[in-house]
Amino acid sequence: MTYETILTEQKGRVLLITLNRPKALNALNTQLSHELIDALTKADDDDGVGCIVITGSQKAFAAGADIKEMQNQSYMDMHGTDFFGQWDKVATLRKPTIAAVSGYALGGGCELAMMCDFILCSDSARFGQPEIKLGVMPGMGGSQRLTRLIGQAKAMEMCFTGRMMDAEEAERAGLVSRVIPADDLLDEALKTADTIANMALPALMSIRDAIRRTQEMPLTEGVRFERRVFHALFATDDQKEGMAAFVEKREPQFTHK
Ligand code: CO8
Repeated sequence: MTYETILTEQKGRVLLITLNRPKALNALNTQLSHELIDALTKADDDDGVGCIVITGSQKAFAAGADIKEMQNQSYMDMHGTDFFGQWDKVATLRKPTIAAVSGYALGGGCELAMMCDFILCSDSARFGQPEIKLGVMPGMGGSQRLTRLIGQAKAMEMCFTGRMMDAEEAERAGLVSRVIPADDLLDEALKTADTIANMALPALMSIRDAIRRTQEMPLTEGVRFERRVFHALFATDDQKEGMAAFVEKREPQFTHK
């Protein structure tokens, strides 16, 4: 598949995906959705990829779903085609995924960032769920993920008013893991992704699975699940290598098996 709305670049074991509809501030239309999900699915299946970074431009990570595309749709156009239902795939990827956000991350753009495992943002980032101003509501998981990440009070206020949250507030609220000067964001995101991508992949995938389950499981079940997966990691080559390297006082050479 040839991509027209995204750019992909492999850097070592990191796949960088850049949303690339600059004239529309990277608004998420059907073509971009198909292309992004295709690239993510392939990366998830590719043994040579250990971590994925999704980014946009300095001005916008993504300014939401494409309003011009949605404007004249009927209920059955949306419901009958399960419009944007394919985005669920992003949250079910198994490889670690980082959103590197500069500028606007609004509506579906904020929701896409929240589907990633964590968000690094620049000091220019602006997050918001402004759908209410269009007479609609978040439709790509925003009401659920934003509330889990920043709590009901802030999520309700943001979704009711459509106001934007700046980078400092987003970090304070727990929406992003770190704020980085705009010029350094991509380098720092790639450096972080490279560190992650060179860790033991079986352990990374298990950690991701366990942390994501905190949203779905009661504590006792989650703790039991974690212990089972911890036991299972003793069937991997990387566990043998990681522990041998520690004992032999050298750096581990993981094979991601
Ligand atoms: N959709 C389509 N086009 C857009 C969008 C968008 N979301 N955002 C910006 N654009 C376009 C503008 O129309 C404009 O195009 P043109 O030059 O042809 O007029 C171009 O991008 C530049 O935008 P502006 O001139 O508006 O730039 P400003 O710097 O003045 O403003 C803003 C930037 C504040 C980001 C402004 O563009 C804005 O408010 N955009 C809309 C933000 C928004 O409301 N987002 C939510 C969209 S709804 C949504 O995401 C729902 C997701 C769930 C769907 C799930 C379905 C199941």
